[in-house]
Formats: sequence, structure tokens, C-alpha cells
Amino acid sequence: MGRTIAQKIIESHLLSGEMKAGEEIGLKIDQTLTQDATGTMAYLEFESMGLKRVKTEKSVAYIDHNTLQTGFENADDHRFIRTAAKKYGVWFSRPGNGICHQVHLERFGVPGKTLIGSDSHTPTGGGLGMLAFGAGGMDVAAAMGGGAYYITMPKMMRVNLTGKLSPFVTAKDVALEILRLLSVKGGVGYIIEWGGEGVKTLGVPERATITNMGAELGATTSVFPSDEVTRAFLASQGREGDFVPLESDPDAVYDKTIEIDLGKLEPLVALPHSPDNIVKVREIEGKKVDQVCIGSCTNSSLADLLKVAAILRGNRVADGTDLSVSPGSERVLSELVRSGALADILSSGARLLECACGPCIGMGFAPGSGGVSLRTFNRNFEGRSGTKDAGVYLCSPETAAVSAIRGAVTDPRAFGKPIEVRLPERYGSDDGGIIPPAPEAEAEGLEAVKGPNIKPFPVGGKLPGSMSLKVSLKTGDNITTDHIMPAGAKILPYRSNIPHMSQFCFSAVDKDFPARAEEYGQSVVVGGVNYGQGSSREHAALVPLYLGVRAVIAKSFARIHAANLVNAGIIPFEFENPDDYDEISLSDEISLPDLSGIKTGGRVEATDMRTGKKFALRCTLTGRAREVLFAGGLLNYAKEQGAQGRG
Ligand code: MIC
Ligand code: SF4
Repeated sequence: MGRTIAQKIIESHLLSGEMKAGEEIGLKIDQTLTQDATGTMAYLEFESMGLKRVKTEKSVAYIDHNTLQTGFENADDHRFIRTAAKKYGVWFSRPGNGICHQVHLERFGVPGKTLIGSDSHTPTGGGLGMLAFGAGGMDVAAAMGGGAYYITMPKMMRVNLTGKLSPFVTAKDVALEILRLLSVKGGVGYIIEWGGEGVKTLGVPERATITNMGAELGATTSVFPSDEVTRAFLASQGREGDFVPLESDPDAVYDKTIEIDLGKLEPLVALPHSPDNIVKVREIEGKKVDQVCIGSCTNSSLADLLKVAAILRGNRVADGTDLSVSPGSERVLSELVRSGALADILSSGARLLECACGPCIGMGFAPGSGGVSLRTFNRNFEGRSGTKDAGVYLCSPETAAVSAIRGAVTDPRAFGKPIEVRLPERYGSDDGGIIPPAPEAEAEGLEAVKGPNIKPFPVGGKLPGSMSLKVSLKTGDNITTDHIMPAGAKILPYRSNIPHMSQFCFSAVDKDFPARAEEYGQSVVVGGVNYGQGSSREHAALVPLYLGVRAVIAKSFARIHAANLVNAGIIPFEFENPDDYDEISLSDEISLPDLSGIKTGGRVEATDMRTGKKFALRCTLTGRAREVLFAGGLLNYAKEQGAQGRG
């Protein structure tokens, strides 16, 4: 039987398990990436696993999420990551050098290789034909040490593209269209392969926009073929030697197939507060916009920003609107300078922000109260912009730029003449933004320098035979990791200080949660469907662990978050009958008299001690994940298994 692209890459990296959907597989990981907001924890975990030097082909540490350095905390974290990278064999991308996913595409990504990154948008690498996964820091640490990355073998979905995009309709509109079709849960359990004739019409940055937003679908990852377009992109980055062709077999079998005619799409926009809340731009045309933000790992490539510059050339940003532009990388910014396009952007009245995540994660440029913010980003969760009552709308760079000029949401086709941009055959750059690791012989004597903001992190305890837990929080559906552990300029400097962060846990949902959880000592959180969607931040597991949360009972979980809970030693239970959710109230006591059911089929009986009602829970984990959970998390498990953390 023929193979899909993903199956080919999995097959050549399979360390354990069978390629059958639903089975646990262990993959050899060729490359890893970390960013600063998850990276401090990942390198601390790497150290505490007793690992000395990375064993991957390439590991890269990026500083892109928090570059504000409003105090020593953030600067100390950067220094820790820089010195840890030098010592452990990791390449280091300086603050300001760019957003991890954009820089990784340009400099390090290789078709056919596996990549895991402590950031949920790591599947961006799929635009280059990599099999790239977002993961928690502990999984990345284990992979850096040469350990396998374990996932449940996903099903295969194929999206066939036909036709060609019309002027002013973009790859972002393709990403929004698939979210409209499938919703934020529609990709769960799948690897999405993009194929068909239409693929040839999309450049690598456009493909990467689409694989990037596969994270919003909940997909395990997304991947494009590696073809002549890929070769040309690698050549433009001075890396043609890294090119490998890759395509699926004609008789490959998919569990689900979707057809999209690119020629039939039109500009789309996601309304607050979910990326799948999609309408046509013209349906909300005329809505006044207070700010427009162009950038993020979804839309900050040179192609995107040259189009933005062409739209802004000779025009002014509307008086009542602010426009920010954050290029994805130093290479993109330098090319904007060389081509003169930056002057077109600046003279329109736009603000140039650093080559970093910036407003996407609430690091500056927060909207005013009740503000309408139109962004080329990938997430518009409530409060993520830094302003709780702001409404964030997601759209393409073209829609954003034309709307910035008009001061109101505008279908970019109103701009008139189609825009053609010329990309350089070869990007120019010196490599000052990248610091190589120290040679192995020198590494031993180096120190990974820790500042006072780095505090010990919690480690779970062995799972007991039974537990009785009070409900410290009951939430609704689609709780994001931004709800569980918010980011933003006030909290992000404390990503390596769990005790400090704990005071903000669930602050957007219930301000009293931290105090209540501490009062209860040990507790359980109850949630709805798709609990933990969004980010890969393991803080959304480690901070609840610190506050005594031992289990989460939900109707269903997002993949990375469920893995992070297990890695932290917190039980992710699903209701066998989702209606039982309705009968549980805050502060009820849930008795779990026999947890051994997790080992034997995954079924556990529970009793709500207030109502006396008995109900069944499911925790169907693969063999290894079960062992990790019973050991009290991945760090304990890795110690049990010996220094390598291999399962
Ligand atoms: C995000 O987009 O939510 C983030 C911030 O990049 C996160 C990582 C983090 O929380 O540090 C992600 O996507 O994993
Ligand atoms: Fe950074 Fe935003 Fe991309 Fe996350 S989604 S990596 S915060 S740019």
C-alpha cells in the first residue's frame, strides 16, 4: 500500500510502536527548537534529567516571545538560555533576530526531517516538508537528550487544492477556510497533508502560513510536499544543498479527504474570540478599526510584508487607527531595507516593532479599552492581546493593510490593481543574530548562569492507590491555555518562577482560584470539551500542579495539553458520560477509591460525595504514558529509567 508523506517520514524515524492509528509510536527526533517563554523550563528540565549535551542533529534556542527586558528577570532568563545553549550544544538566536518559526524555516528546517519545538506552532515547518510537532518543554528536553518523542499514531487527512488564488485572496484565507470547514476541534487526531495541483501555486512562506494555523485546528501536525518550490526557497536562503524531494505515493490512503478550489475563495476574517469564528470580510465591511497589527509567525514573511509595503506606498494610515508591523526575522527586515519597502511602510504612519512575537502574545501594543484590533495573527482568544474587553479579528496582511488605510474593515479587492512583488533570488545576511554552541571539548567548563528569578519547579509525586479531591474550579468548553496560565507583559517575565506565576492561574476565569486551590490542598479541575487548546506551555500544567491540582476531569482534551498534564503527573480524566459534567458543582468532593483502573483498561469509578452520585471516568493512556503518570511525571520517570529518559 502506498504511503502518505507523514507515513514516509514516520517510517524512517520509527523507534517503537506500529504505524496503526491509535497506537503509541516513538519517533527519533532530528531537530528541536525552544523559545524563551518555554525554553528556560526546558533547559532546567534538561539539566535535571542529568543530560549533558544534545544528541540531535540540530537544536536551536530562540528568544522571541519576551524581548522587553522591563526588569532583570527577563534579562536573566535570556542569559540563562544563552549560556545553557552554549554549554549543551544548542544554537542560539538572539532577541531581535526573529520569530522562532520564521527563522527556523529560513536557516535550519530540512525537508523529510523530524522537528519538535516547545511551541504549538512548530508545525509551521511542515511548509518545508518537515514533520514538525509542538510539544511541552519536558518532551523537548528528552528529545534533545536523544530520547524518542511519543505520540499516538494519528489518522491521515488530505486536503486537495485545485485552481489558483484570485488577486487579494491569500494563503491566510485558505487557513481560515479550513478552520471554517473543520472548527478548532476538527483536526484533532489527524496529520493534515496538503496536496493537489494548487499546491504548486503556493510559495513556501504561504504553505507555512497554512501549516502554522493547523495548530488552531487541533491537528497533530500539517505537512506539504517538498518540490521545486521548496528547492527555490532553500536556494534563496543559501541552502539548496538541504533540498530533498518528498511526495505521497499516488495510492496512499487517507481517512478523510477535503477539496478546496483556491479560485473560489474570497477574503475571510475570524471574529472574536475564536479562530474558527469565520465570516467573509465583506460581511463586516465598514467596521471601524482602532488598531491593525501585521506580523506573527503566521504572516511575517518577506512576501507578506512586500505586499503590505506595496499597498501602503503613497498612502496614509487612517487618523483614528494605529498600525504596527513586526517583521518575522532579521533577514526579512534587512530585505525590506534593501528593497526600499521599509520606507513605504514607515512613511504611511505605521509603527515598526521588533522582529519578535510582540502584540501576538500581549507583549506591548495592547488595544485600548473595548478596542477593535485587526491582526494577521493566528489566535484571538479573549484577553490574549492584553486588553480583556478588546475584540481581535484575524485576517490576511492584504486585508489588514487596506483596512489600515481606510480605518475600517475593508475587502482588499477594493484596492484595485493586483499587487505583484519580486522576491530576491538570494537573501543577503551576515549571521550576527545566531550564536553557535561551544565545541564539546570546551563545554564541560562552561556554566549555565541562573539569576534569582529562576525558582525550583514543582515535581509530581507517585500516584497513590486512591484519592479524594475537592473541585477547585468548574469551567466551560474550549478552555485555552491562555485561560489557564495567561501570558502578557506582566506575567511573562516569571515563566521560570512558578510560585509567582501561580497567583495568576485562571485569573481570566476566576480570580479566587489560586487561593481556593491552596486552601483545598489537593484538588481537581472540571472542564468541558477541548480543554487546554492553544499553546504548548507546560506552565498550564506545572502551575496547577504547584497549586495542588492532581486531576482534571473534562469532556475532552487538546493533545499537547493532555501530554503536558501526564508529564507533570496530573491525571487527565474524561467523563464516560459527558452529561455527568452537569451534576458536579464547585467545591464538591470527588472520591476516587481505586485508581488502578487506569492500568487495566483506563476506567475509574468516581463518587460525588455531596450528591452521592456515582459516575465513570476514562483515562485511556498508552502503556508508556501510564507509567509516566504513575511515576509522578516525566522527570520522575526519566530518573527511574536512567539518565537518558528513554521509555
Ligand atoms: C502562543 O502562541 O500561544 C505561544 C505563546 O507561542 C505558545 C507558547 C508559550 O506559551 O510560551 C504556544 O503557542 O505554544
Ligand atoms: Fe509567537 Fe504568536 Fe507565533 Fe506564538 S503564535 S509563536 S506568540 S508569533
